Amino acid sequence: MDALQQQLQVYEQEINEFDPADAAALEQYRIRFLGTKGIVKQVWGEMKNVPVDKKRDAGQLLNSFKQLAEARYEQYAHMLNTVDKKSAVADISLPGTPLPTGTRHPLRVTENEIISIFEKIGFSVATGPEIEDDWHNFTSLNMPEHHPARDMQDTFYVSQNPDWVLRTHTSSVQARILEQQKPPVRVICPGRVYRNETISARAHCFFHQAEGLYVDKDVSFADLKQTLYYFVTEMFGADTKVRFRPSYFPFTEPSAEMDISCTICGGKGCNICKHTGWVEILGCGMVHPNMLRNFGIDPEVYTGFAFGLGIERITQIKYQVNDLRLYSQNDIRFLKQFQSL
Ligand code: 2U9
Repeated sequence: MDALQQQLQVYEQEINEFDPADAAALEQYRIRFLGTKGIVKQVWGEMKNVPVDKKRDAGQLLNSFKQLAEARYEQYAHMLNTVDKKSAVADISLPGTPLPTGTRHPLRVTENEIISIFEKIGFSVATGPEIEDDWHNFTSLNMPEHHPARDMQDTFYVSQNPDWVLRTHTSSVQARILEQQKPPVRVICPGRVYRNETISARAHCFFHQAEGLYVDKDVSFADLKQTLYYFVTEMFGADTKVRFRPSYFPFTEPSAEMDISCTICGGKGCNICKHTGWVEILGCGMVHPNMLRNFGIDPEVYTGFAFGLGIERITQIKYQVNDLRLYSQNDIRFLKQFQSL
């Protein structure tokens, strides 16, 4: 299966780089790829060697390959036709050469959806720098000098300046907001964050977060629960159930993790939810009083809640993406599946 995939990639490169210099070259292309003994027929013949459990995936690969070879043939023929005609008399009534249109990246689709859900209940959007200083990424966020999260194992430091890091969360944007704005503050901060992880199906050295913060008088844990419940019902459907488990984050006290009923099996138990009926989707809590003090906000007057979620994780649950690497490989067969979104 891997060998077939690699072979198809080589052919795809040849197809994409083909130069339709003249009609004879195009005919050679047709014979080589689409002829009765051509490559498309030949690679379909490989199906008999693919194990039964891989046949479905192989079928999809081969189908996309065939569609690419045919679409490019049409496109090259059209280009040739247009060029030939140009040298005779230009026919400006002909339609233009169709260019394949791109699609929105699935992470952007999810990010946009998260933003529009929170915008409906009065949150505004804020962004900030990806290279952060120690104060905004750690110290102001209740992570003093010897906090384990600062370890080189977890964080990328910037060699030019020991005070700079690649931000490890978008909490630093919220810190910047609290420096500039007086409560009430209601903000959602999406963006890319970096962690020193070895790349695998389950981890990557960067990922995307959306964090939310609401600080005002009389903000309670009930507000937090209802806001996040509203979010998941909008995102995953009205019959989504939630549960909260106690947790720990340096930014919040009390802290919790929120699970939703498994969107695949409806809570009955399946591989996705590891037969528990629940999947973890975000962390949250009431903003720690120390943090409010760090930004000159009196915790006796103001309270707030905050939450953080991984956009990859939400996308994975919503669209059943089982390998984190797919998000950054730019494989058009993966990206095309999000065409309608
Ligand atoms: C300020 C005040 C409060 C940010 C928070 C979380 C909980 C959280 C992680 C979950 C998985 C992100 O994708 S993840 O790694 N985050 O659970 N984040 S509360 O709280 C803040 C931040 C800034 C000024």
